[in-house]
Amino acid sequence: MKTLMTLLIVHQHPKILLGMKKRGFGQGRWNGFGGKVEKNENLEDTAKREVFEEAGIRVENIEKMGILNFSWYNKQELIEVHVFKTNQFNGTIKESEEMEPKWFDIDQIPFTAMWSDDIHWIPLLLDNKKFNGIFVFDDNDQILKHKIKIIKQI
Ligand code: 6OG
Repeated sequence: MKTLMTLLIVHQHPKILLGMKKRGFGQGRWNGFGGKVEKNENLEDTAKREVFEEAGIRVENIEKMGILNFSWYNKQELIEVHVFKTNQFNGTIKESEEMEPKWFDIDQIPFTAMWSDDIHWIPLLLDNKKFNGIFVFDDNDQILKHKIKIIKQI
């Protein structure tokens, strides 16, 4: 069974907003904001709900930039993450129980403290390119295999 998730990056050039995941899946890593799509919810609604729950901000105009498929060579788990970006938000950024938000200069993205796939697609997103990717991880969440393709339309 495949789990559908969203991931949203707020990009206000030259900075991006990331959150330190304080608990659960991906704990201890910087990431965009997002989570599992709930029943009767579309992907855009999930992306908007999650960034509000995790960082306290409201987003309206979000753009789908990529679809990433993740698996582990020795696990059943399959995750499909729909990646969005926006350059606008309303409200005041605030820490939640799940995430500690922080702005990073795009030259100082903390890739070594992020999921190991991120360095392969965040530069594309920042460059306004759309992409499809597949990643297979080992026990330590390091990449065993990956393919990433730039696409015209998503
Ligand atoms: P919760 O389960 O806490 O949402 N996510 C990943 N993000 C990156 N960059 N790489 C991965 O490689 C990921 N797997 C999942 C999707 C988890 C959040 O983490 C993202 C969600 O935004 C395996 O609700």
